[in-house]
Amino acid sequence: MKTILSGIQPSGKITLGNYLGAIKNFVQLQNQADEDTNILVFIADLHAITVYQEPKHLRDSIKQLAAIYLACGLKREKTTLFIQSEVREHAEIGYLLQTMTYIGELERMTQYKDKMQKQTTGVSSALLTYPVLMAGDILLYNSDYVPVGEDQKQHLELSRNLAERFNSRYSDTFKVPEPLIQKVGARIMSLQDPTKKMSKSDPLEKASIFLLDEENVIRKKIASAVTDSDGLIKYDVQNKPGISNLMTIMSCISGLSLEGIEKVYNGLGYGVFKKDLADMLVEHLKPIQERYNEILNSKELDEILTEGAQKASYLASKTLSKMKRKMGIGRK
Ligand code: ATP
Ligand code: LTN
Repeated sequence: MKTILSGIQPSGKITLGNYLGAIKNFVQLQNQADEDTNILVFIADLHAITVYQEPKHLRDSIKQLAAIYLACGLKREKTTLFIQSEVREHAEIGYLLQTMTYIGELERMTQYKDKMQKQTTGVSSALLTYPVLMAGDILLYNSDYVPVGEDQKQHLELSRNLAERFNSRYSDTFKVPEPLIQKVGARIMSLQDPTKKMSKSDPLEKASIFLLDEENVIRKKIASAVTDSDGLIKYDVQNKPGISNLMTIMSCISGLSLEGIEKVYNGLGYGVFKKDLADMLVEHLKPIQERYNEILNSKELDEILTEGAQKASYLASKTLSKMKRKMGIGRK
């Protein structure tokens, strides 16, 4: 039995980066998986609150992310979909793993260093321990593979180290999880600053395409995406980060290779390319947006989340009991 697990934080509107770097990959893995593969996908609300979230807004974002997962193609028969905070074991394993994580390991995390600088009202200790909670998410289900975008690689490395540390300190318990990072699309960049990652929490709206953006908004954002002035459609991340990012997006959406795109648009300007890209995006996102609207307020969505939390809790509680027993805490 193989287990594939991943999650996304409901910390804002889902971006094209989240979709191309993560969700699209979850759906592909689900569709290729055999009967013997266990797939778990969750809404990482405990992670989202490592920075303050307005409660009403957070509750809406949780539901929206659940509907987006389903609208993008996750299926209840194949994937266990649940909300992290509805499975208590996540918080508990996070604490157990903190006892074997060194502060230095956490202080080195790039995401922590970036996010810490953006905080204006103090840095929560949970922002520092966030990667331990993430390791807990992964180890609770004894996951083999974790599909994520490039920015999560360092966190995955900690999960691997903690699995090995637990196994050697106590006894063989966890598999050492492997990240699954796509070749193209694992790092979609901001449309306004192509040297920076596209991110849900970027306050600049036009830096990101959101999955639920309306057609005219998508067109405007692509048209105003930053490029260079030489007008050549050539993939060169160092010298032409803007157009290279747009080419990456086109490649992920259309299935064309980067070289294929260079050939098709040889001699044509950025205007034609951007118009085609906007058309492709609108066409790709339309059915997702339609399904999203059908699912968002359906009874089925609630049922799926309840069923998912029950299944996940069952699996998680078994792992946690085993860990506690091995660590010598409690009575048995
Ligand atoms: P935040 O801005 O709140 O940190 P985020 O947009 O970075 O959020 P996460 O919830 O941290 O999103 O990420 C969810 C998943 O999407 C992860 O697997 C992450 O690697 C992936 N991901 C996020 N941004 C991008 C991006 N720009 N390109 C590719 N993958 C991404
Ligand atoms: N930290 C991840 C979200 C996340 C996750 C996980 C991903 C939380 N727990 C477990 C994979 C496996 C992020 O993208 N910010």
